[in-house]
Amino acid sequence: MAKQSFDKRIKETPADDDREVAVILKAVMPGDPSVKLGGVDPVAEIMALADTAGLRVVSAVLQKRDRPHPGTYVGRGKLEELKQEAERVGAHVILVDDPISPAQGRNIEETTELRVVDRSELIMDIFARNARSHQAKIQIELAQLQYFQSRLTRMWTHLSRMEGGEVGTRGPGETQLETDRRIIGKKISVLRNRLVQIEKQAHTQHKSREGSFRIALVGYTNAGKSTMLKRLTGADVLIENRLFSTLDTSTRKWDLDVPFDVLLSDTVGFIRKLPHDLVASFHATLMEAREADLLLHIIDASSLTIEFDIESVNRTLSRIECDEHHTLMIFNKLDQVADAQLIDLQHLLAEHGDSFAVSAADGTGIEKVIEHILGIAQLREERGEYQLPHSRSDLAARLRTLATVEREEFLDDGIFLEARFESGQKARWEKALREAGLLPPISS
Ligand SMILES: Nc1nc2c(ncn2[C@@H]2O[C@H](COP(=O)(O)OP(=O)(O)OP(=O)(O)O)[C@@H](O)[C@H]2O)c(=O)[nH]1
Ligand SMILES: [Mg+2]
Repeated sequence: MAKQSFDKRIKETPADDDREVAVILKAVMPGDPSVKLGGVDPVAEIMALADTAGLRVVSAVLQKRDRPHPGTYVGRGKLEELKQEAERVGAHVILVDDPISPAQGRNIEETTELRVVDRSELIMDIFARNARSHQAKIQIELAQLQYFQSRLTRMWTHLSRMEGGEVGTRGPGETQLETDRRIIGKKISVLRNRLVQIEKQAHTQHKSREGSFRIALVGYTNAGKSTMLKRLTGADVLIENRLFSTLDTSTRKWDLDVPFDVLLSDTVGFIRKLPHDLVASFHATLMEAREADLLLHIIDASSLTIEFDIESVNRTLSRIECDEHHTLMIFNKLDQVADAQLIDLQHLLAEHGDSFAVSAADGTGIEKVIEHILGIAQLREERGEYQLPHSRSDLAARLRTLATVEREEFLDDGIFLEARFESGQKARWEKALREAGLLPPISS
């Protein structure tokens, strides 16, 4: 974005705006969408993140580079320019649009004499602000502590190397670091234990959902996952034109015409360079996607960086072992797609099998998606567990003709069988059982 437009932002900001003023620092590298695509603002996304985090961005200092400078992230000269720009606009914070190393952070901090926040810290800050449930709060606290701990460890190695690392030369600073590490380590293990407890409870809940068909909404943040959940199930969920509005999984029953429950879950959104510690600590929340029978990958079709968005979601899905899941690609916000983008959208639809163009907001194209999902749900395998009296081995034989019996145990009081059915066969089998008086009749 041109410096001029930032100057305009400074002028237009009301005097009573008491948000912290930030200047963005960004090394624009070859993988960046703005390098590969024309018309993409290299700082649009970090500005949206900053806005969500309550910062007021008034300027940006960019440098084209092949890779970040290992010590200073950008070149020394650029850092001087950053210092002057930060002074000119009266900045409080330097916002770096990448995860940076402690050494890079320290050098930028020393040059500008300002607080430095990197992309990972900013994303985690937003998560911390938006966390509502007990679980989300613990997950984000754990992620922040782990991130902090990994940096502390690196800082510590750096310091001990600087001081020659001689045995027996422990200064008070080092002792303090060790104490910090011990306290943080302890806190991390307390939080981990609490999460394990919460996950155990969730596991019991998941067990009760066995037998139902589970669908999870996944996708880039702000793509319209929650809007889609509302459109399909009528659920009253939080929908906002902000990043990371949803941090907790919410699961709703979806009334589809199939003889089993269909559950639809909304999940946390993804973004480019999603911090590793966040993915790790949101393990339980992301479990919803891992255990789903079907994923709906919701894409903002009006995004200028659509292919990058898809790619980064796919990368995160593979990090959480969901890349092999049956997935429908749902290109959303069709009502907002500019005419010039329609051809690209056609190509993307042709390129991805099982893909749809919809508007979750006005309902366009939704019927087709529902029909398709219904088809998949009807085709799915069904499972069942039964106990038959020893006298009815004829029924056990019948079950073997209708299904694949995966487990069979002869107990004192009968035969236990676990079976996997093809579509429709379970209903037939249970009808036979009912006629034999071995299952309660369906109340009409
Ligand atoms: N024009 C238009 N806007 C939409 C559509 N679907 C969603 N939106 C808007 O996009 C914004 C984000 O929608 P959400 O449903 O909150 O998106 P999300 O994917 O759940 O986002 P996070 O939970 O923050 O990751 C909101 O302002 C929605 O009103 C659509 O089909 N058309
Ligand atoms: Mg949402």
